[in-house]
This record gives sequence, structure tokens and C-alpha cells, in this order.
Amino acid sequence: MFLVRRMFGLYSTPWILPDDGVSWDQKTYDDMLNVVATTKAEDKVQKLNFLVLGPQGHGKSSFINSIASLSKGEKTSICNAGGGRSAAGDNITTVYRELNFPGKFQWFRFCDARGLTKKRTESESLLQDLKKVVRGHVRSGYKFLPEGSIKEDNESFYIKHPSLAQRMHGVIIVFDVNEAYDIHANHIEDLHEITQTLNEMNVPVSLILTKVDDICPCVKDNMSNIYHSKKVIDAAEKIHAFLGIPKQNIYPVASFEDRVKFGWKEGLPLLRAIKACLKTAKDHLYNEGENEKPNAKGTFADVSPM
Ligand SMILES: Nc1nc2c(ncn2[C@@H]2O[C@H](COP(=O)(O)OP(=O)(O)O)[C@@H](O)[C@H]2O)c(=O)[nH]1
Ligand SMILES: [Mg+2]
Repeated sequence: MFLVRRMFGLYSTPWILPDDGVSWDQKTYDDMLNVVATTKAEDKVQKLNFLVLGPQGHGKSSFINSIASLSKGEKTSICNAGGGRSAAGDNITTVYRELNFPGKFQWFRFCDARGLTKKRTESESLLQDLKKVVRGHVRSGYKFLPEGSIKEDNESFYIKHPSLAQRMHGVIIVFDVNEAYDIHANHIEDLHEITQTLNEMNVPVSLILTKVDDICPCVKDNMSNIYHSKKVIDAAEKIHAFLGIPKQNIYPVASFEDRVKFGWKEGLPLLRAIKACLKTAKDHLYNEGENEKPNAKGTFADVSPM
């Protein structure tokens, strides 16, 4: 058995040991679905906000749609996916959007942003914008422009004094496993800058390693091999080495799309990932806002400048 596994590029022990063990059954799925649906941010904010970011075409929209599908109990789409493979370059997310889920997941939302590109000239204003999004300064509907970051006098989309509820409580970096072995220098630079800023701001960061079905046939054939796959483990190690993100904060998934069917087996890695993101965001929020006094409107002024 051991040799057979090695031959197929699988390690006998998994590299992630989730708190529920690594049981693969429908009951684990149902229990976890319930945990994700009922995790709340106590009384500080109504919903937990997660900014989903990463390079263009790495699977951000597909990941968001997969979480929406788990919430609704059937394959669902709440944002356009497929931009990465579109020859015309259409469908690429350029507008910042807050996305609430249909169905069970009512206590958190995702915020979809323009993807990082390989062009240094386009990174600068986007990175500035993303930091402002994390601090809660940007209203849903804002269109990212390569020419420059959002200005404070933009009355339609700039929020001068964001409340704790308008900030991001966690950041999810979505990264394509196929690109993990040879990460583009510009992505390394951009993601370093982002993770460094988030560390300074004390906002938790998780990384979703997408398309693992693409890279490992054993995972494609049987999702329960996901934490045993040598290729996936190697990719996580590379990500850790290049971007400094701890391995325990890296979650491999395959999103539901044409080649990945919607089912509990396929849903478990996605649920494990989002459950962990919710937990770290909730823990982060526990200490957040304690040192700030609400202003006259009951909102929290942004104390530190960008
Ligand atoms: N096989 C596979 N394809 C995926 C997965 N996630 C995304 N894709 C495909 O990758 C392409 C880009 O995905 P998209 O979500 O639009 O990327 P975005 O630009 O980061 O939002 C699309 O053609 C998706 O169908 C995955 O987990 N497995
Ligand atoms: Mg997208």
C-alpha cells in the first residue's frame, strides 16, 4: 500500500491535520457546513469581511462561486469566472464588489478585487487601493484604475472614517498551484508588500492554493488524496519559501467548475479552508477596536495613516 502510494506521488501521512482529523464522509461535511454557517463575529460587527485577492486568472472568482455553491447547496455563480482564459481579456474583474452569499452563509461576506498583474506599472496604484480597501476606505462599486489610487475627495466611493464593520477582518490570497513552482518576480514583490502591510496592520492572511485537480491526477480522481499529494505539498513549500506564508495557513482546494463536480467530497477542502479563515478572523477581531474610542457617530476613526 505504502509503495503504491509513493508510486502515484502520494505521501502516506497528510501534511495538514485539520482539527476534525481527516475523515472523509458526509457527516464531517454536514458538521462543517453547520460550523461555517453559524460562526459569528460576536457582537462587534454583524458580518466578517474577507478581501479575496491574487493574480489574475488564479481562480478568485471560481473560489468565491464555490463558497456560494456550498452556501446554497447547489452549483451557483455570484461573480463572473473565466477571465483568465478569455482571449479577449473580458470578464476580468475591474470593479471592487462586496459579495453576500445566497443560502446558509449569512455571517461573512467576500470582497472581490481586481487581480494582480505581472506589470510593475499597474501594481503601484492597485496595491495602494487594496490597502485602502483593507482599512475600509473603499465603497463597493469602485472601479480600479491603473492611472492612480482612489482619492480622498472621491465622494461616491471614498469612506473617510470607516467603521470596524467596514474594514476587512481577514485577507484571502488565491494562488494557482501550477504557478507555485516558479512564481513571477512581480507577484512575489506585490504579495510581499501586501503580506508585510497586513502583518503591520495585524490582519490575518490565509492562502488558498487552487486548481490542485489540475496538477495531480490522484487528486482529480479522488479528492481525499488532496493532503497526501507530493505535488501539492511541494507547491505549499515553495509558497512558504517565496512568500513567507506559514504552511498551516495554506489551504489546497479544487473549485467547482467544469471538471470538478459539486459534491460533499469535493466540498470538504473548501469548507476546511473557509472554516479556518473564519476562526482566525474571529480571533483577530477579539482584540480589534479595543484601543479606539468611537466618535460621535458611533464609528471608529481610522487612527493610523496609510
Ligand atoms: N481545474 C480547475 N480550474 C479552475 C479552478 N479554479 C479556477 N479554474 C479555472 O481557471 C480560470 C480562471 O479562473 P477565475 O476564477 O476566473 O480567476 P480570477 O481571474 O482569479 O477570478 C477559469 O477558466 C476557471 O474555470 C480549479 O480549482 N480547478
Ligand atoms: Mg475574477
